[in-house]
Amino acid sequence: MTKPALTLYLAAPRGFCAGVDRAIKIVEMAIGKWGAPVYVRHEIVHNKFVVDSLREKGAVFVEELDECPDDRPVIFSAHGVPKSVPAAAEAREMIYVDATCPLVSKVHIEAQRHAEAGLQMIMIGHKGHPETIGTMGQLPEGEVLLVETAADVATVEVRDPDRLAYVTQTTLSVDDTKGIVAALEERFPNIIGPHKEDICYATTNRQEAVKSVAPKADALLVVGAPNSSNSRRLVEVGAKNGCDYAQLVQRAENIDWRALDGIRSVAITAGASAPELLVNEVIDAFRERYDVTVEVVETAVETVEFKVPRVLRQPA
Ligand code: 0O3
Ligand code: SF4
Repeated sequence: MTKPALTLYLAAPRGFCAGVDRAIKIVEMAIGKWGAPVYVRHEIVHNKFVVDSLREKGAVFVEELDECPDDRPVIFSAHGVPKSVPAAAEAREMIYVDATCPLVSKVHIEAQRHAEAGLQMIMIGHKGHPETIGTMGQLPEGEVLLVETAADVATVEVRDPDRLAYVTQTTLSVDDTKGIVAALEERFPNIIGPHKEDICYATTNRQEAVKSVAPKADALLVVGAPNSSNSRRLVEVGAKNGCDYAQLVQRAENIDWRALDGIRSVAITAGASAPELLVNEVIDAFRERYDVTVEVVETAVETVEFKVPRVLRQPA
């Protein structure tokens, strides 16, 4: 029986960003240096496959530092941690390595700098997300006000409307954030913010790539985890930009083939924490059922790379 024809539009860039790549390397190198077990506070990145693979190599994943023994190294996830976490590790004289993405650390520094200049901080982010908790936790409890939507801006209560600054989570929707920033600037004309917002290059590029593939395809599949903020934003961007069927899939086994019945084209991308191996698994699953033509749609070339911390680097 001949297979039906199908075009797969592969968005590029997709998948691992420089911060994720560095964070995973940090765990692998820590296990190489100190042996197993090495503790990791929170999923190093939000991907079950990555976490399971590192667990097999000797990583132990916990949610809180209290769950780690004093005498084993601990790594803090790429999303960042409140200041209280390294402080507690130091108090216990633990070995720790901070795998916070340098672009998240940059936001931490920004928040502290503004607070030192006497400005009250507003964070645009998702409540309860580890990055938001980490960034807000750079300042004492209650110092950073959280807004999640433009509607929140109308009700936020500030000390002095003329002495404010804002920072954002790095993985937000670029378009939604523009609206929230506009609402902040309208209500507080003197608010100080970053040049654009703190959304990182990888988030921006993956969303742009989705915008160019979504209108071409009958469906969009985003390879990524349900707790991955940047992956979920890619689904939303696809749905808002002309793709009626946009779904998150963790693995090929999660594809709803019945929902895809009759389609002629599918766009595929992956969140910043999703390995390319899982994208290939999805493509292979399509090849089993369709006569596939792959078309790569590249909207940016990424060259960003981050070094692993010196403590883990081999002497030259
Ligand atoms: O922040 P998000 O839920 O998107 O995290 P992921 O899926 O682990 O992706 C990496 C992004 C990150 C560490 C923070 O920017
Ligand atoms: Fe860093 Fe951006 Fe990747 Fe987050 S999504 S880890 S901020 S490069």
